[in-house]
Amino acid sequence: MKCRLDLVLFLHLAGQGSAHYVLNRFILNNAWTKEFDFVRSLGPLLMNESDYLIGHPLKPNEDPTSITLRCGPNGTTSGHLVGTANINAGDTVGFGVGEPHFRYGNYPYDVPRIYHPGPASVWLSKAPNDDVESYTGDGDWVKIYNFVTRTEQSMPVREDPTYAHQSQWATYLTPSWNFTIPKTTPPGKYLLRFEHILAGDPNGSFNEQYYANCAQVNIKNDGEIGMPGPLVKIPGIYVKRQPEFIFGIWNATFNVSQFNMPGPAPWNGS
Ligand SMILES: *[C@@H]1O[C@H](CO)[C@@H](O)[C@H](O)[C@H]1NC(C)=O
Ligand SMILES: *[C@@H]1O[C@H](CO)[C@@H](O)[C@H](O)[C@H]1NC(C)=O
Ligand SMILES: *[C@@H]1O[C@H](CO)[C@@H](O)[C@H](O)[C@H]1NC(C)=O
Ligand SMILES: *[C@@H]1O[C@H](CO)[C@@H](O)[C@H](O)[C@H]1NC(C)=O
Ligand SMILES: *[C@@H]1O[C@H](CO)[C@@H](O)[C@H](O)[C@H]1NC(C)=O
Ligand SMILES: *[C@@H]1O[C@H](CO)[C@@H](O)[C@H](O)[C@H]1NC(C)=O
Ligand SMILES: [Cu+2]
Repeated sequence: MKCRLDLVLFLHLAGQGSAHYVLNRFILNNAWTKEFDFVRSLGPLLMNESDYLIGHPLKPNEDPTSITLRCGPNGTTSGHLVGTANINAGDTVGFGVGEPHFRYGNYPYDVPRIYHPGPASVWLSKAPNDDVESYTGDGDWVKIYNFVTRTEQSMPVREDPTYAHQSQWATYLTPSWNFTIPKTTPPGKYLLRFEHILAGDPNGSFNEQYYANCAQVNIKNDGEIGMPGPLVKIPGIYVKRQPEFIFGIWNATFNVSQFNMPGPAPWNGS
């Protein structure tokens, strides 16, 4: 991260906000949809990067006990503003980073990216009575993926030694991330949640940051049906300064392979 220190201090003082970057473009049928076509819209979310500096933020959520952890700021109530994507269990879908975003200069800037190192995860929550637009996500959630160490989707390892070790994280600097909906997911309408976390600094100079966005999906499945679990509530999966999320992101000897993702184990589709 290395938000400049003046910005970091500013962020601690600022009011409610969202995030430095927003995973608001759902990837459907191998194509990027537009911002907030299927991802729950957020508020307040200003369209001007400079607004970050004058108090209206792409301000990250630092409180994993707040409702903002669920679907981003005001993302629990904006379901009627977006569409619901029709997909099949077993389909590959994804989330892409869209506008607005706060530019950050530790990489050659071209497109919006997940520019913080840290773990990502993907979650599902079935809407009662198939009414996903009204659903606030206060029901049960199942995790379907952790993405921690590098995969074939990861960006090339950065050559610059200052940042090379941050490339050990799967999603570091990727503009998007794709995954497969388990083939045995029970049919119905769901919130599909993507979460990404920036670690807090051990010396307290900044807290961990929780990025979360929810797409609305209608999952069809005429085949085998599994039993998703374990089931949890969100918030409720992490505490403030969650110990696993407090390590030095500039510590080149920190071994991402030894990172233990807190929260429930992902459902394996059985
Ligand atoms: C995810 O899928 C989209 C659509 O096929 C593609 O444009 C994008 O590059 C993929 N993302 C990654 C990280 O591979
Ligand atoms: C977001 O929710 C807060 C708290 O309910 C409310 O005060 C604020 O007006 C909402 N903002 C938008 C843009 O809806
Ligand atoms: C963004 O804000 C700056 C400074 O207030 C202003 O000059 C610029 O026109 C704004 N851009 C947009 C797209 O609103
Ligand atoms: C905390 O550590 C970071 C590097 O991880 C360093 O840049 C910063 O100056 C330190 N801050 C304090 C208050 O010690
Ligand atoms: C860096 O990470 C290593 C491995 O986790 C740890 O032993 C060491 O204490 C860390 N150094 C600092 C300055 O936090
Ligand atoms: C990191 O941890 C993994 C798994 O424990 C181990 O195989 C690997 O050698 C470690 N890498 C370094 C650089 O220590
Ligand atoms: Cu940041």
